[in-house]
Amino acid sequence: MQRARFLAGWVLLVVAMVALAACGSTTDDGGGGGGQAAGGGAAGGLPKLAQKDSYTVCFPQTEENNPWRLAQTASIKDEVQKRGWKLVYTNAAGSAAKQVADVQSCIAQKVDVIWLPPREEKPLATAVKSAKQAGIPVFLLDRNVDQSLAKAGEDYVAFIGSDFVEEGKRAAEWLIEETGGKANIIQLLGTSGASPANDRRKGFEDAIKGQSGMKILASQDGDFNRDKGRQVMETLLRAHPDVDAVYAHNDEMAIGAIAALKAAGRKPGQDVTLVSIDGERAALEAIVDGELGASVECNPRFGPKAAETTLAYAAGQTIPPKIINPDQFFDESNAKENIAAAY
Ligand code: GYE
Repeated sequence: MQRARFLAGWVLLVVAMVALAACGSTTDDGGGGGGQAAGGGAAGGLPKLAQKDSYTVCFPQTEENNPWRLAQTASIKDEVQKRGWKLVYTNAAGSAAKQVADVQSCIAQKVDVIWLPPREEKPLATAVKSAKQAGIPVFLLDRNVDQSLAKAGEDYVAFIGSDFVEEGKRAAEWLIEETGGKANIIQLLGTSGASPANDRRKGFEDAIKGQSGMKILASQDGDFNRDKGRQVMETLLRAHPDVDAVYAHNDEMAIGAIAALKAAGRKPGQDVTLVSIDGERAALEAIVDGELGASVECNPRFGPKAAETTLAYAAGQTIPPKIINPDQFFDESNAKENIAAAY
């Protein structure tokens, strides 16, 4: 009898401990990551990702109108194919609204994971939250969302990409050095509302602040696009004939600007110094031709990193909120030898 009561006591104790443990883990899950590192899909209430042999990955691309985007898409497609996973790929053709709808469609298709390059910071933040609510983990590739609207470790797992502020700073430092700290600059901005445009502007403008000889004559949106860059440069050139330097937020716009300068009888590389970002093949060729001064690399090959990080997350490893790609710098000293491997 005593023995039976003793046993019953143990059973009760064990039941109570199990219940307590369950409560504890519920609290952990719902505790809120607060932008901290996410691990195992549990931190911050992020959706978990099961360990499987094959995943269905959603990659809603922003647009496909430049070599950087094409190289990024190719890298994702190659990686997914190499691993025998499935890809749901869409092209938003330059529309943030279409990209939001593309994310919604991936949610409806119940994909396992979303690799999202958010075209603009604000509109895509909402789409990231919808995916979280539907239980689908999101990894942001190459561009970020507005940090006051959605956060790594809470709403999405992590951001994988370059440090855009640093890229702008490196472009500025090169230009200061090259011009001896005296330049009348036209700045060709990337897509309005896109994180690389905001950050590349900030990095550059902060870096030239202390330099009294570095003057920005005008800054205008060229949408990261070659032809828009050319048109904007054409207009700004008429308003500011005293320009002697161009800072373009990507190579495509710099190449557009070179065409506009030539059409106006100017000599890019001689009477106008140009610096840009990306490191695409056409830019390296323009450096070799002496028309573009330098290009800060922004690596578009995300496939391997995105897959590795996804697998690490599924395995319960701690994922840092920001995974920063190491980037090179191209100028006349190394452009030629890098052309063969460029996109
Ligand atoms: O520099 C540009 C592309 O988001 C970092 O987008 C990317 C930028 C890249 O269209 O060429």
